[in-house]
Amino acid sequence: MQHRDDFPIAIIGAGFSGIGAAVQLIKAGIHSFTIFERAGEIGGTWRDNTYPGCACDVPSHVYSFSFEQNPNWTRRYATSWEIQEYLLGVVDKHQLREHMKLNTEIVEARFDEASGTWTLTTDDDDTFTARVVIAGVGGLVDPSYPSIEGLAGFEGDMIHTARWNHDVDLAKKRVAVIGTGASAVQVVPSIASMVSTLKVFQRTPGWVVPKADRLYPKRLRRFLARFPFFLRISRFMKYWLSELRGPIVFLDSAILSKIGTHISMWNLRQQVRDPALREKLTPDFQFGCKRVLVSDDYWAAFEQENVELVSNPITAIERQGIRTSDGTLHEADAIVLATGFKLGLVSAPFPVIGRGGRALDDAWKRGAVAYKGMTVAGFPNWFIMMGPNTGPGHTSVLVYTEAQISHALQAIKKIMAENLKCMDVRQEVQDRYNDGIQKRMKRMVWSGCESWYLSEDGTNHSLYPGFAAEYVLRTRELHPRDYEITHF
Ligand code: N01
Repeated sequence: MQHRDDFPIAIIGAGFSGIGAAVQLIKAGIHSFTIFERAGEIGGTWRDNTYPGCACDVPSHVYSFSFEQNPNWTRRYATSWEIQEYLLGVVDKHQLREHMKLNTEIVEARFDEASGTWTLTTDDDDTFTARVVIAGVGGLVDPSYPSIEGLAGFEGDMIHTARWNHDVDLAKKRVAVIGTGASAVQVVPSIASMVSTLKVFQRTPGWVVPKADRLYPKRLRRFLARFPFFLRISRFMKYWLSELRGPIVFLDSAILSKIGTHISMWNLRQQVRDPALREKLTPDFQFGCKRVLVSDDYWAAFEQENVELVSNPITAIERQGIRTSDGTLHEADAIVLATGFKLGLVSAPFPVIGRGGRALDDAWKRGAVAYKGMTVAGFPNWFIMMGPNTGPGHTSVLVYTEAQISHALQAIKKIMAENLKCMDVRQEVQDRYNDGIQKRMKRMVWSGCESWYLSEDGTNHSLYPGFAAEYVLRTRELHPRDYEITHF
């Protein structure tokens, strides 16, 4: 395809989605795109999450692009900095920096029906006109701060895992960690032996399965670099293993959940000797209902003498520490908030105004929905990455992201080749798709407990109810009949 300066494409966000989309555009011979990134560097979640122990809980051979496989991962589950290095390498290899506007936040997007273009406004009040927008703004980006009375009055250091403050030295300090989710299970064992005391405040215990992390020796890495076929085999096997195990994590099945519970309870017995402590750490909800946690050393950390599990509810944070419902004041020099993220899909990332002046927030007032998680009726030529109901609970999110990139690319090629003004998904097609998704949700495990997966009304607009392979198949082909197509 020819270089077309008259076909500007905007990519919003330079995380995995935006970078992957940019690489695939270049591979398709399309260079007329600009990547807007509000931060000063690329990387999204892997740039921002730098807390001690931060790593991916999906094996790196699968948690990397299929079109940029990496034989050099130093361990089975790469650390956040290694993933960030990988992304920086992909950016350099494809010379994406020349397409990038860093420190540029998009604050509004508005569609113009007459010209079939989107006008993006930046925080500097600049505007940029695009024929197509790929929105890769991420789903779990901004930290969620708990609403606990007195939080702002704490006199020690307070750090959120998603925005770690490396200037604070926790060595020999009395540290309190609030939260026991995926971030906490990584940070707790990483800081346990350096602090003087560590109190972990648990509201809900989670199911933890073994990680079996290991280093990849140099010899193996050299072998994989020399024979990439074996790297592809490793990826293939890890992917299909996660798919095979998937139903244990996502189906509402007593028998399958029992398998998950059994593995997790075995893990607990291996790591914790004290039956009373085990009891406190044992969840009372169905396996898979909240995100399953992956760790070899989180539970074992509570065996250390300086580590204590506090399961009495927090009533307030005071100047000196954390007060719990039994009246105890747990004094602390520093509090680590491992309390997660604001779910991006609750609303549009910024005002997005589509056809007829309708805001995306209005279209999503009863929850975020999109056709195949990517296109929303009334918002033509707008492709969402990691959109509604495209998150996995059991495998690499990048499998879904790559499917979305390839789908958007097909649409872009069609728009360019046929010089279309716009492609807008038909409302009835979108509705039918989402009715199907919500019907299938009834057979999934996620409605039985509280988690970030669910909206306030209990509906799941986050996860895909099924196998990744099925999502890939469903999105593989663009069906023009699903779209209302307008010509110039
Ligand atoms: O956040 P979370 P996270 N008082 O929301 C507790 C991804 N991720 O950052 O369970 C007391 O899971 C809250 O308690 P409860 C992954 O998708 C991926 O750990 O609500 N406690 C919970 O224990 C993951 O699912 C990796 O009762 C309070 C914790 O804080 C997502 O990010 C690594 C509280 C929050 O857990 C979020 O994980 C890390 C309060 N007021 C994260 N408010 C990978 O490896 C909240 N909590 C890929």
